[in-house]
Amino acid sequence: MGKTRVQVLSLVLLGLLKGGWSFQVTLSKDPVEVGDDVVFEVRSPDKPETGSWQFRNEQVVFWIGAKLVVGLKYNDRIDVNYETGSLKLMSVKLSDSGDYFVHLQKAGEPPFSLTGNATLHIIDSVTKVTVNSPSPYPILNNTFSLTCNVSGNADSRSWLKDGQPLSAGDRITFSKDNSAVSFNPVLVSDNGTYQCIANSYFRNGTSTGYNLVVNCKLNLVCVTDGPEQVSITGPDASRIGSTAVFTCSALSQPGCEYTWFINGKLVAKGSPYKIHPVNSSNDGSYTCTAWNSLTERNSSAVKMHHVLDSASLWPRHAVAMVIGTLVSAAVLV
Ligand SMILES: *[C@@H]1O[C@H](CO)[C@@H](O)[C@H](O)[C@H]1NC(C)=O
Ligand SMILES: *[C@@H]1O[C@H](CO)[C@@H](O)[C@H](O)[C@H]1NC(C)=O
Ligand SMILES: *[C@@H]1O[C@H](CO)[C@@H](O)[C@H](O)[C@H]1NC(C)=O
Ligand SMILES: *[C@@H]1O[C@H](CO)[C@@H](O)[C@H](O)[C@H]1NC(C)=O
Ligand SMILES: *[C@@H]1O[C@H](CO)[C@@H](O)[C@H](O)[C@H]1NC(C)=O
Ligand SMILES: *[C@@H]1O[C@H](CO)[C@@H](O)[C@H](O)[C@H]1NC(C)=O
Ligand SMILES: CC(=O)N[C@H]1CO[C@H](CO)[C@@H](O)[C@@H]1O
Repeated sequence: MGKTRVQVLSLVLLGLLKGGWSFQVTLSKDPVEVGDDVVFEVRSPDKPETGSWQFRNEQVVFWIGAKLVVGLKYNDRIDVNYETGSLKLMSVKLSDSGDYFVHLQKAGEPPFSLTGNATLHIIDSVTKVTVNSPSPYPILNNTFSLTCNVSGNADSRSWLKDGQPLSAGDRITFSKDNSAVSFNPVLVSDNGTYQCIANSYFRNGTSTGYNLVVNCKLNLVCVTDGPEQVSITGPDASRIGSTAVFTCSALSQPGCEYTWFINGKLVAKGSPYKIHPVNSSNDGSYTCTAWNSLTERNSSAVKMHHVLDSASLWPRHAVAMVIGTLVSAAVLV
């Protein structure tokens, strides 16, 4: 009976001494940002007599009692709690990522031998975000691109134009990871302030603005404006068979293209617009749309034009109204 107990006890001790007790070490934080401190927290049942920490088969630290031997790479970077075996690693680097192993031992009563491990994840967060251009001048109708340069590791990137999310289209495309945006071709409507946002676990970074001003030729900014103050000159009324000329003008830099609509239907391009001979279908509301292809803006003016019967001084519809009134007057009499 007593003999069996001794045997069982020694088996248990053997198991413990062989490192049968393996445990998970708790990290004070996970993941850890480059430059931060982290504590590998160990709760041993009793104060260990000896202990060691290993990383990639190298000794980080080893101690017997209060006698400490620190690995060369860890001078001034570690702190050990002798009571528990906890390790503090300071100012972590990306290369500190990986599996750490601890071994603690005590020979007394009760004796123990513990092994533990933890995996340290270190993240190099985004610190600085800049927008750069490989070609200095965006030249109208040429391709142009911007790159988003990030120090640290970005999980994702996105772009803003004048503070609003920039989306891809026929001319504007993003590289696979959004690290570049291409304009093919670049137009004056692309000028504006561009920013890149880089997202990472600990921090999001936003670049300062890149002012894109489209150049018409090398190093010559496109001067563009309008169209504004679109106006139509021409007759208010014309007789059937006569000639009518309408002119459209606008303040625009560079000059713009004009399109004519009568009652909403496209009838002609260019200014002046000459009608000969005038017929009844030329009656109605005239719209001139001025289009500036550099500013990519439209602006319009509207004017009424009445077509008169050749014999009458009255517009056609007015004549019909007068006749109608006369007829109804005649009926009443
Ligand atoms: C780390 O500890 C856990 C929990 O005790 C154990 O299951 C695992 O095998 C250990 N990992 C290594 C690589 O030793
Ligand atoms: C830009 O390209 C468009 C279409 O290809 C053309 O109509 C326009 O004249 C070009 N502008 C300049 C300034 O080259
Ligand atoms: C920005 O990143 C691109 C690649 O994405 C690289 O070619 C370029 O040299 C970087 N520019 C700067 C100023 O770091
Ligand atoms: C970063 O931006 C994303 C998306 O806008 C947001 O969900 C996240 O909370 C931000 N992270 C930090 C650390 O600010
Ligand atoms: C009226 O004139 C327009 C051109 O201004 C022409 O297209 C149209 O055919 C003419 N209609 C008739 C009925 O002659
Ligand atoms: C401007 O007008 C032109 C011709 O009238 C038309 O082709 C174009 O789609 C218009 N553009 C916009 C932005 O309204
Ligand atoms: C940022 C910038 O330069 N924006 C200009 C874009 O072009 C228009 C008109 O051509 C200017 O008014 C903006 O200042």
